[in-house]
Amino acid sequence: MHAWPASEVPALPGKGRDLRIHDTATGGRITLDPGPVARIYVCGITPYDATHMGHAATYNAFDLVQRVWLDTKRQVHYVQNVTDVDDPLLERAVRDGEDWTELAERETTLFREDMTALRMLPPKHYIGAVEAIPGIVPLVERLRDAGAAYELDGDVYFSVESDPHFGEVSGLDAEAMRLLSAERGGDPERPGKKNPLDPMLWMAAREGEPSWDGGTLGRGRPGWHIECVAIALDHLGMSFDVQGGGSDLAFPHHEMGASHAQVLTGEHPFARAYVHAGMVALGGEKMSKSKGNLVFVSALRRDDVDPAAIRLSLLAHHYRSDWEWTDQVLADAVERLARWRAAVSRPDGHSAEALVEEVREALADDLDAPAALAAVDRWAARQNAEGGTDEGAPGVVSRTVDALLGVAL
Ligand code: 5CA
Ligand code: ZN
Repeated sequence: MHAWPASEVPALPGKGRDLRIHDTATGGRITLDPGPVARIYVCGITPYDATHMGHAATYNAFDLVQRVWLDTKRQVHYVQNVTDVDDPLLERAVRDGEDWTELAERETTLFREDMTALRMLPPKHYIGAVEAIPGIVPLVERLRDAGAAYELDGDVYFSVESDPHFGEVSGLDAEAMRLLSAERGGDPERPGKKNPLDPMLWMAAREGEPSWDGGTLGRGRPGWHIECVAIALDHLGMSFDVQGGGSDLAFPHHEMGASHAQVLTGEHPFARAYVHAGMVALGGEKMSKSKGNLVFVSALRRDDVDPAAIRLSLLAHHYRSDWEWTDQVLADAVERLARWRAAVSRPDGHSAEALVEEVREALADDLDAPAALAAVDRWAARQNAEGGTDEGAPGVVSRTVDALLGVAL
């Protein structure tokens, strides 16, 4: 699949800083030490509805990771998937009497437009589940042949007990895993499974549903976790720097993916850091396509909300916190954008040297975007009150805000 166009990332004076980030697996902050090419996999959308503020907040977090790396003069190898065949997508298509491929294509196109408007840097490889199937089948066959997977009425399950590291990503106990598995696409109640948590790798063809040639597996379609594993191993290999997603992906999705990959390769870990963004809520509940309590990026854009203000709404919250979307959040961002724009539109200003370092330090410190915004606020307040004599300062601030926060002033 094609991704979306990249916005320019201006180079900044001075030196970028190495990212210290919270890793779910160790439960603490680690300093990432990527090579000259940093590798990141971010789980993409299931395209059955438009991009909402929760998605946008999660992608914003991983966009910041890339911007911090780019500022250290590293290249970034970024991979993202699109879960363009899965139960919720097929169910929505049936509900609306629409062809599932058309639904997936339309929503993926809208997602690309939203990401472009928000200045999210595109992945180098943007891969759909359907196009990944030829790579998924041999992985499932290998797991089965190694005794790490078994068949149940034609479906193939992964045996979580085959991975000695199983459980280390989320650190949850068995009961918590069981509850989350039932909530998030698993089937712990299905009789005949070796372990209730075992996730499906390959689902045998069902009447009225799409299916693909699965070689010795028979016709069917892939499970969810193996999709991301196949794409990540193909484009990044093992032990890439960051796997990212919202906190609802820590278990089962990232836990299972890590196990699949570790058993397949005999290596550990799948990702050096598992990074999870908090959940955005609306009306007191997690914003979710299945609940329908949504604020869409595209709807705000249609209402002529400046995408830079949408982005500032996201940046005003620390990526790890759960927060609530309200009209006030957006109103504050619109007002902040106006203050910043007024400040940089003056012909000169007071020095921005310290500001560049403050923004860098804030982001390197577990992506503390609110602290970065506060630093720019202080500069803008002083600039709007007093001005200054440094001719280059407004330009330096614009480029800093653009390069590190993705906000075009
Ligand atoms: N296709 C899979 C990942 S392989 C998937 O989870 N798709 S999704 O469309 O449901 O979610 C896309 C991303 O948005 C995931 O990282 C998910 O954790 C995140 N996300 C979903 N809802 C919210 C929310 N309310 N707040 C923050 N992030 C969210
Ligand atoms: Zn994924």
